[in-house]
Amino acid sequence: MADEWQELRVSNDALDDPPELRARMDTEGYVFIKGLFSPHDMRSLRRAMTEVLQQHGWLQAGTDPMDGIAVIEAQCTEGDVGYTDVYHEVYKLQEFHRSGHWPVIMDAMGKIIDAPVLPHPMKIARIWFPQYTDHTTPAHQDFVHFQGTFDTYTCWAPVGDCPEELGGLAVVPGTHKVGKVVDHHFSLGAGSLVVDDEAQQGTWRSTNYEMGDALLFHSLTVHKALPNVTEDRMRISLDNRYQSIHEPIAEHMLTPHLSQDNAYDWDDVYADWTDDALKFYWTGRDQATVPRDLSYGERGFAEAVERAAQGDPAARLHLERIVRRDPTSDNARKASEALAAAS
Ligand SMILES: O=C(O)CCC(=O)C(=O)O
Ligand SMILES: [Fe+2]
Repeated sequence: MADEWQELRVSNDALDDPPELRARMDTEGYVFIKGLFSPHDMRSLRRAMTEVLQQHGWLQAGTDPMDGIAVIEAQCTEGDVGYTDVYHEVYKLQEFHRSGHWPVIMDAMGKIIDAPVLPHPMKIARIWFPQYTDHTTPAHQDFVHFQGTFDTYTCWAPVGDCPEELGGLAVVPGTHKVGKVVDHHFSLGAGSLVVDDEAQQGTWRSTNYEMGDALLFHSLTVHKALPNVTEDRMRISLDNRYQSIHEPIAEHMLTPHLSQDNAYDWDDVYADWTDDALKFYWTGRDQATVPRDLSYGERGFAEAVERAAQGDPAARLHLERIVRRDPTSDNARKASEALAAAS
């Protein structure tokens, strides 16, 4: 199915006009800035990230890692132990974490949030294999995953040019106006949750992203990724989140990404760092926290169990992954039972 979309509205003209920037975020639920990041800085981040990927066999040996030519046989995604092992090597890069604090994004977020900004400690990169489109990020609202306060904003940015076929991000303007979390259901793809069709009503907007571009959006704005339909190119992107220091942050956002699955903590991340100021920067303040609400994920899991028992292939794949990840977990036991019931 071809993904239909129209061009994102470019808001560079409002970058020096905070009330206008906020007004656009308020009406459309997103702000798109072309060339927000320095292509030079992004390029050196891409070099560092792709070198790690090549060392770990995800990019073809003997090619320039900057070209991002994937080893198809290495295909994997979030939820696979093998994905997380390599991802966590990338996650150790100091420059990757620093990119979430680059002054240009802190300034832009400061104008939108209109308060001192807390960049979430949980930085996120997505490393999306080609020809693996069943695992494309489905339409969702970020709040179900990141929580804390609705007034949280994501910055999605490709680490390299990201034309349509590489699978950049798409949003439906105005969907944040519902002012609440809408129902999410089980799906394959990052987060494993998708909104109903009616929550996606409107025109999808995306673009042929260039390195340096940044898409900023509200935690309730419905968005998804376009599929990576290239023959062999890896899509690499950042999605980091920002909120006011005066609002509560969910506790899990203070941990490294995907550290629920593989034993991994900040000391592992910081092993080779030279900049102490970037470590544990959120501590020693009066930052309010709230516990993670597990109910969204639990509902999605229960649905996957139900569908797997009816033979649904996507749900079975999801449950098989959970069993492989940790066969001794409670969910793995339920997953095994559902898989056995249908076989
Ligand atoms: O890059 C992706 O595929 C997912 C990104 C996303 O959902 C986000 O930035 O919130
Ligand atoms: Fe998202």
